[in-house]
Amino acid sequence: MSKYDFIAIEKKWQKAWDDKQVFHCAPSSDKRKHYVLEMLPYPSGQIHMGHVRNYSIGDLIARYKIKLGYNVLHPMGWDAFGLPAENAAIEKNVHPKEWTYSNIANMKSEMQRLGLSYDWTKEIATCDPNYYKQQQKIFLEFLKHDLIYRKESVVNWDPVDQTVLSNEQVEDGKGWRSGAHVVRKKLTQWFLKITDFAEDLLEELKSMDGWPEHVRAMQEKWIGKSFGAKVKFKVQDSNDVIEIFTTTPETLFGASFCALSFEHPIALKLAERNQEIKDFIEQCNTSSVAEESIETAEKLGIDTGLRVVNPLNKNQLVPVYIANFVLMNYGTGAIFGCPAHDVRDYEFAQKYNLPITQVVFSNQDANLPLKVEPNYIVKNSEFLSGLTAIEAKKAVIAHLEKNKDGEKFTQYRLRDWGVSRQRYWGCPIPIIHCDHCGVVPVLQKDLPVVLPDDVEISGKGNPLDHHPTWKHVACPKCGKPAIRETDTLDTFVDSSWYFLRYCSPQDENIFNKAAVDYWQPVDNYIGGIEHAVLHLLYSRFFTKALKKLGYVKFGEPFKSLLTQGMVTHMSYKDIEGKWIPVSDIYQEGQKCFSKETGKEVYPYRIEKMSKSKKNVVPPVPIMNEIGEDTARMFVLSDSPPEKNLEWNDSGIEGCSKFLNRLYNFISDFIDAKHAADVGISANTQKQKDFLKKIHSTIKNTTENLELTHFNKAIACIREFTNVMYAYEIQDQQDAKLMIEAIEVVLQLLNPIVPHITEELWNMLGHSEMLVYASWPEYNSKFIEDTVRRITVQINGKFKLVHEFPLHVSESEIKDIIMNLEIIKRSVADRFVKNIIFVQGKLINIVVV
Ligand code: ANZ
Ligand code: ZN
Repeated sequence: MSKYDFIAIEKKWQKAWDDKQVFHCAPSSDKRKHYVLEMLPYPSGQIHMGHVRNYSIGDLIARYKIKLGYNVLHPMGWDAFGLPAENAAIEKNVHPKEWTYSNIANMKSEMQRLGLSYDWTKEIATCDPNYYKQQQKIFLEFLKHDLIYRKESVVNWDPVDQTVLSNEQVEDGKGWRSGAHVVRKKLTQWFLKITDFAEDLLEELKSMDGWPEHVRAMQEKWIGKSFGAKVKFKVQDSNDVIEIFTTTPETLFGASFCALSFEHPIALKLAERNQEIKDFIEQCNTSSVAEESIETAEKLGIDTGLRVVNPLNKNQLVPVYIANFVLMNYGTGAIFGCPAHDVRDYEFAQKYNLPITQVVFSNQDANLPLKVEPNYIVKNSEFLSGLTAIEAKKAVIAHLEKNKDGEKFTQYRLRDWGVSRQRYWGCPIPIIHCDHCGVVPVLQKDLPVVLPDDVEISGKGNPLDHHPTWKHVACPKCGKPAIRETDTLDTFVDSSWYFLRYCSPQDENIFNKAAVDYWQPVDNYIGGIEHAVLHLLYSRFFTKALKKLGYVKFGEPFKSLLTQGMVTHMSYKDIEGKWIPVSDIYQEGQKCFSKETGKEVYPYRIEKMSKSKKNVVPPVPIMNEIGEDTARMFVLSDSPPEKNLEWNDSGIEGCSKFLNRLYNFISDFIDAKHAADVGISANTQKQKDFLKKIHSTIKNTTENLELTHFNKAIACIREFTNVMYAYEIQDQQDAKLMIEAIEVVLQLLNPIVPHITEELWNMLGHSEMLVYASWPEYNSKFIEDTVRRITVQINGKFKLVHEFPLHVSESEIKDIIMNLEIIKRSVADRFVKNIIFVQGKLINIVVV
């Protein structure tokens, strides 16, 4: 039976840290700062293992940095706005606010059980008017400085529920709740000018070496810089010009058609007097606005009857189509099609019987379409023929620019960020619409624009819009009756600057400059890879925008980023293929059975814990069973943080045994009262080896922690404890070394398993808490070998091993060896032909 009572220990020390406000922090000019942050969670109600892993990593780093002497900011808060709260309102008839705050309370209590080193005085919830008041100020600042504008844009519209749907809420072209066919609808919406920063956002990625390479690559792809040209095609018998964007102007001699987006002004004009075109546009209008679905949908087009002139080949008339795959908000909303060198154009040309002319050739036979590579050769193209594609690209652009038929152009895939949401549970947009004055910002003194509590949430329409009184206000400019903006902000806005607000969560201003200057930027940011693009890109954009407006001094918010892997677990199915909850499984020998039915069930596969697969292990019951320290140790030790972690019983058992043994060993040692009031020194070889092991463990653990190889760091400590358990205490010096060993183990383990180590530290008689003790330093004197062992051979045959002090040179070693009695006897009167020194460790004496 173990004496290790984790429940009592964990409670006791959490209270002690809390009473002493150990993790409360404030800027301090004489201390270096370190800001550790985990991505703020959505308050769904319960924590899951992904959270446990995320927070255990952050907590380890924070506690480690505190021990290194840093002033550490480690805050926590809630990404509290968003659709699930509105869904809960519809399904469970509870107010979104009530639902959210009760979830926060519950999650917070679950989190606090983990003994995490948060400064709870910094807590924020994005749905708190104190928080979104500042966000509304930022909105107005951005508006004042032209970083926000309004524009008509298309949304997915559910005609039954009278509501806008996100791309994810459209399934098979139908609204997820109503099942109605979704249509495209134009709404005037607010956009943030993230594209102003496209080049900056791209350029700075290159030097962000604290970020994983693959995340940087994903952002680069998302920003999507394309070099090319805008080219003008004149419409035959008209003064109209169709301007297209292409990344491959060197293929212009292979043009076989042009295509307009169905939203292109020329297409819309044609539709006014052509029913067929009108019908086609209507048809396009019923498709989803999601780009991926446009990409995969069947390519459709209609000939407009218009003909345009190829600017490089004035004799060639090119037909103009309207096509469903041309996007209005990319390039110019119009393209020229070159079927020989583009998959989409090829498909289109085959369908509509358009010519396919190859103009670029690789040096091998290749099927069409052939994607252009820079070193391929251009042919059938007059003045371009014979050039490589890259040379031809330059030549064409020069030619077009000279003749005013086009110009070079760089296009980014990145679009401005539409932030309007026709939703209730979000930050109100602080704008008033007046018939006389137009768009009028809410006055600073009237902020925050607070969400009304008394709304009806039915899933139909926007509750703010339907509210009887809320939207009716006097215009701040002319005083006449006006209407509030009833849209709210995308919740990604809330999470784009929260890390700044943590520095001064109660400040009257957007932030307290001194606090932000001191704490920012975030030194360690930890979260899921699912946020690799949107959240991380938006936060980078906000930081750059706020820098431009003089609010912050730095351009990148997150110095280093750690993207943790998922927590997985075996899933099980019964013979019929039905998922069986992991809580219902018991094992007998090699087979698994259902507790409920007694029938055999089958392990299916190890996959991400998810409700649908019924393989979720909820953290709280587990913590009751095994303790928080065991859970923390397991999630940190079982695999590298970036990799997936399989939750499995044998690993947990291993951690549990380890902590129990540690507890028993140290408490037994204390009971045995080994008095050892002597200084640390090592006299015997056994003591020297032990001291060396203590110090090399400090060194290796520290190095692994610095590299975020947490699992390896833990393995180092575990390996050392085995040495420690085996060490025999024979004299006072041994006892002294054992105390040293135990204290080092507790210090190294403290950021990983803070409760048990705190308890044992206290049992050793320390009056100050371990959390305050500084990180142990190793002494390289103890680690270095003090002697050099040389193996001696004669003609390749082993003779002896001899020890030398470290500073002795090779020639001195040779002298000493040749003068050893045993060597002299072996060599006898043979002739020494050569003495070979191999890698400083071995000497071979060649005799004949
Ligand atoms: C002619 C051409 C020939 C093209 C060829 C490609 C290959 P990225 O690389 O993503 O920037 N394009 C231009 N505007 C478009 C729009 N609004 N909607 C759909 N497609 C559009 O893609 C640029 C290429 O995508 C452009 O180069 C254009 O087709 C097409 F052998 O021009 B290309
Ligand atoms: Zn007015």
